[in-house]
Amino acid sequence: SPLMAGKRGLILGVANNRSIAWGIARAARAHGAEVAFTYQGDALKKRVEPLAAEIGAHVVGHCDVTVPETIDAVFAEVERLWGGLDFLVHAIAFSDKDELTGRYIDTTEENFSKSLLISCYSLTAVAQRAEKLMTNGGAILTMTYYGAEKWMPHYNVMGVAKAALEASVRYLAADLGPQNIRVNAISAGPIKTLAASGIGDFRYILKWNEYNAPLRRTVTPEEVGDTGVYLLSDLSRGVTGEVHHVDAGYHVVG
Ligand code: 0WD
Repeated sequence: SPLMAGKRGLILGVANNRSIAWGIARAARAHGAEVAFTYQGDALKKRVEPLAAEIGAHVVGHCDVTVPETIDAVFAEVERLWGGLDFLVHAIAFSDKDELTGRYIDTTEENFSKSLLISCYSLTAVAQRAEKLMTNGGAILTMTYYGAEKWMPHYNVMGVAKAALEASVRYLAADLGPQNIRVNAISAGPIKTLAASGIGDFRYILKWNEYNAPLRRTVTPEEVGDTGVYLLSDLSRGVTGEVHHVDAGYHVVG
């Protein structure tokens, strides 16, 4: 039977058809999973609903991770829909665009707090709710980037947020392991998405990866999706607390 048959997953972070979350959703569906999307605000609702219809995904409502009641509401909807949850995909990040250029040292306290809340704490916030629904174990997956490990031009406060996110993966993995809930991250190479378009000189970063990654190219949301299926399915049942690079090998040379 299909790899993900019988598995029900909530996916946060579909903004449009270039989103990494969309790549993961399509791969999970292709392997037999049931999936549900949230959307952030009415503007994204109009984009997310047709995408959901395209692959037979559910839409469980508006979720802005800075508003805890909206997180509660979508998890309540998931409980009504399925009565449980098997996997969760967290593909969300935010920083003021003006601070994704120039020097890290110029980060404001306001944007630091907001970036860490949306890009890092939100994983823990959703894990708290997911734990209650994952009564038969489960898998949680988040998205990170190499800028957590090394200085990268323009990544600035997002690099600091991703470092904290990767540490969160390890702490959450330890907390949830006894319940057979696994927590992992994919560290994706640069992909041209809406979020990425806010990063200074992004085209240059794509080119740099193309020239220097062992595979001499960048990666696609489909490739991230396929690795996502591995980390969300029982194929990776012995794996937790891991940050898995899907970056055409860039991390070995960069
Ligand atoms: O090169 C890249 N694109 C990489 C992205 C390389 C490595 C990692 N990532 C990460 C991102 O940091 C993020 O964590 O992958 C994740 C998904 O990002 P994406 O697919 O590149 O970007 P996008 O399609 O824009 O989806 C991110 C979405 C938001 O979109 P916009 O662009 O409208 O901010 O995150 C969501 C929103 O849908 N989001 C929120 N959701 C709920 N509450 C919030 C919020 N407050 N803020 C942003």
